[in-house]
Amino acid sequence: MSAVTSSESVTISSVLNDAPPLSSSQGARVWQVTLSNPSGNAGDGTVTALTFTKGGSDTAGNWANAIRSADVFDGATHLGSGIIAAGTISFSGLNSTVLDGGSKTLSLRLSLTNAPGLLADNSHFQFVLASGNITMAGNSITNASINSDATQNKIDVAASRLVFSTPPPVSVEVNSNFAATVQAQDANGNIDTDSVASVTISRATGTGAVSGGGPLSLTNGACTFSTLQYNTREIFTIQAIASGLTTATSGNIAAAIKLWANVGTTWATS
Ligand SMILES: [Ca+2]
Ligand SMILES: [Ca+2]
Repeated sequence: MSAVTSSESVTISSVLNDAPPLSSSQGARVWQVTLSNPSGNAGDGTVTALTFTKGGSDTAGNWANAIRSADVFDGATHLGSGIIAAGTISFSGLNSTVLDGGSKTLSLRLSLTNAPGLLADNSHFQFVLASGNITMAGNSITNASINSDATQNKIDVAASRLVFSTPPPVSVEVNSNFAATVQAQDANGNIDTDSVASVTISRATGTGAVSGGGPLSLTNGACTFSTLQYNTREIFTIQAIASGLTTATSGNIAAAIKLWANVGTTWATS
């Protein structure tokens, strides 16, 4: 067996989230392997099971968290859906014949999870197929382990929106610092760590003025505004704005004036 050169995808979009089972046009093709069956030696062979394992250069984390569906194809023909575990994708119940003296190329396609925030931007998949992880009936194809190109199959998170990952408090004191953290995320809550967007915080509703709202540039897709202030006693909301990204709006914030009470002879905050 052999790996098909350049059969991987360069990148896989973090919002490529097709539900299982995949069709031959869904998900991304992440690898192809060719199984060759020498002439003679028990004639035809039939692949009944195979398991892909995680390569040493894989940085995509727990595959069960990262992958939504993994399916293997012979051309456009769907052969099976894999069971995805932390470091393996296992196919069983296959029935794919490799003719005597012939070969067959199998394609692995996958889609990524749409669960919130589980994908690491710019991480890579690497797949290994060891000879011991193919079950053949009728003819054995034994060979050394092969692996996919670890520089390919990069998870690509591209931000579409800003999000208050740490929202402002629900109550603040007039003219006193409060904080909020903003992230650039895709629709599924994954952080686009490449984003260096320039973010400005401003008032969304209310009548007063916000200060300390930047602009600040994101670092690794996030930034914290720690010296925000509001100058008016009322309910207000704030928004985080950056060019090309959907605006984030906070929940209601109550700005109050600190009250002082005379407790005995000591002035204390209440
Ligand atoms: Ca043979
Ligand atoms: Ca990115």
